[in-house]
Amino acid sequence: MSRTKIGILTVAGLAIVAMVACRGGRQAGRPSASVESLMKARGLNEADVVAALKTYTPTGKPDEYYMFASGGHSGQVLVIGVPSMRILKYIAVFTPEPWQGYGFDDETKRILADGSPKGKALTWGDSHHPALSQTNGDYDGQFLFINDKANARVAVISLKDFNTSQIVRSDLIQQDHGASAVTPNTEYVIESSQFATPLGNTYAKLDNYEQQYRGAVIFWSFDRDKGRINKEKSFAVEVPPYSQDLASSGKLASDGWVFINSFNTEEATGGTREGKPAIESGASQSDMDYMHVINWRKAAEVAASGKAKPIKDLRVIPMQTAIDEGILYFIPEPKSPHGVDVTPDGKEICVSGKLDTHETIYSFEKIKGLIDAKTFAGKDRYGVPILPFQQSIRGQVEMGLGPLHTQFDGKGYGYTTLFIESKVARWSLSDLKVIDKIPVHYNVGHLSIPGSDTEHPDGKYLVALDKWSIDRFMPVGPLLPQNLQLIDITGEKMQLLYDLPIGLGEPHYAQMIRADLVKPWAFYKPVGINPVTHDKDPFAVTSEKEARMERRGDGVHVYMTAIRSHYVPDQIVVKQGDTVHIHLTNLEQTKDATHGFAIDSYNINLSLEPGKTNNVTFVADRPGVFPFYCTEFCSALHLEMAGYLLVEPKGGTESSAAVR
Ligand code: K7E
Ligand code: CUA
Repeated sequence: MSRTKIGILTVAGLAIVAMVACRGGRQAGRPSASVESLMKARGLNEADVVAALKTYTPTGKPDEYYMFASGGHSGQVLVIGVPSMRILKYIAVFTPEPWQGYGFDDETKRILADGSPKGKALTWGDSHHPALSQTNGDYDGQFLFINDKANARVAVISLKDFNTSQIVRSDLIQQDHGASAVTPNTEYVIESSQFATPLGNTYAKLDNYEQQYRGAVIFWSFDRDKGRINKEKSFAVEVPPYSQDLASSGKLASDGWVFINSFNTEEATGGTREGKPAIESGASQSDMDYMHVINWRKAAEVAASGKAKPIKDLRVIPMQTAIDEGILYFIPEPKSPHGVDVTPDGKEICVSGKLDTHETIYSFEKIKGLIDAKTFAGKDRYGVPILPFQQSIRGQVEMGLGPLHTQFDGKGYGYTTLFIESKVARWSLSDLKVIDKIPVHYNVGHLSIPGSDTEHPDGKYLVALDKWSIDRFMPVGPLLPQNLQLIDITGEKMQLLYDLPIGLGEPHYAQMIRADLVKPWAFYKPVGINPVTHDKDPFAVTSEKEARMERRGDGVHVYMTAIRSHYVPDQIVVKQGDTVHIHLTNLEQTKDATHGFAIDSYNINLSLEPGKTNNVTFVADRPGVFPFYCTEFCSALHLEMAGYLLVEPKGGTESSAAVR
């Protein structure tokens, strides 16, 4: 769009805002003839122009919020500016990503390897739920966590550089869904299994499901100073083989507790060829499943006291111990629930039953009273005490069809997605009544409001994460984009502002944070920072004078620098079979002066942001001449930023590993 058109549109919009503001006196704010003709030519109505004005963000102007959206099967995280809905970055997390050199240098290869099951390199992930770190129940802008449902991994992303710095995986469970959620001071990152398996993944027949299959809720201990999850300090709680689903941490009134919904308490495992019901119908027989109420503070004490038993690589509190110690309770919840969300004051827990038309609002005060008085309605088949349903709830909201997830705006309203209706409902927390519904397009799963899971939500925008987009965009064949829809929730009626197609994975959930709370580095400072440790890299060289090549016991070390527009050294000569370690430092201290480093046909591409040191190790197994070059258009002479790797055939006589 040209500058003049934007100008006209803006004038039109301002005029229309004025016009809308004083509906009675229309003549006061009529748009000019040129604006009217532009609107006519583009087929826009007033509402369209108002929506455009609320999202349009001129070049050079930053957004109000960061949104971190899961990238689903891509195994990445999308960073999106709100309200402009401009995509800013895909953070590589569970999947190699060439632009960021993720999975190509030694550091990020190690991160991916740490999160892989033994002997298996994973090349995809299914990222579901991002969770921002919290201090005293509010976002602190320091870290982001996200899970990989497919492979039971949890990642730590540093918001200093928007890079993945750690991936953890336990051999305890095979797969997760109830992750990630954090406790109010990010003491723990919570991950629970969805599909029950024998813990530690030993073999057991499905006939022995009840005896040998189990779920687990893992509490990953997070060391904020180190920015890392500490596996030794982490523990898990063994739970029945139900499908544990999402988790929500208590806060304020309910601090120290975590609430996890579950489905398939029927323990369906399929077996349609033997005449058993498919999992979908087998898991939908009962009218109630169980919300898991877990006292995590008590669990941490019990784990520290030595009552947890190691299974494979993690300490596990056995289910019986969790029952005896008052760690685990159940409350019935209707029916095949999905979302569980604690209100900002920590007093209530809202659960959506996928196959129920209600949202059930539990009162933590009542729950605590029942637990303290040991008023139980019975026990489940594993002996877990069940609290009476009616006495645990404050009430129910008649919501509509297919309620899934709820967010809060901090102004007394809850917002719940209705998957089957393809709508978002706004309802009042005080009288539990729906007061507005807005259609979304279509099949909405999660929704996101900034700070919804904190003590202080910031209810200005809502983003609906729609699974289907059917007729919203130009056709691109049978695989359609997902649709993120921005909704203004400041007015009496919710207003749809913008559609952002996501042509990648399935963004399940997103979290939004006020932009000024995130303070990322502009570049790595001083020169020679390791992107994972954020300390000086032991192999960094900080001037071209220090650049060199050395032959050592473990191979050839190349200490290399990059600056516009050359590498030093720019000729690397090694012998066939040599292990080559390239330690490459970008000497730049200028914003955006990123260089790349690719070696032809060796499957290597590094991203060297200013000041960063990257290490890459490879075996020069094929003789020949291999040009290397910079993959970022960094300067006018970018195409000249190149050099040669010469791999001398075995038996050759060239003197190698000398600085050229
Ligand atoms: Cu897509 Cu949270 Cu994994 Cu609901 S989940 S929709
Ligand atoms: Cu450095 Cu292009």
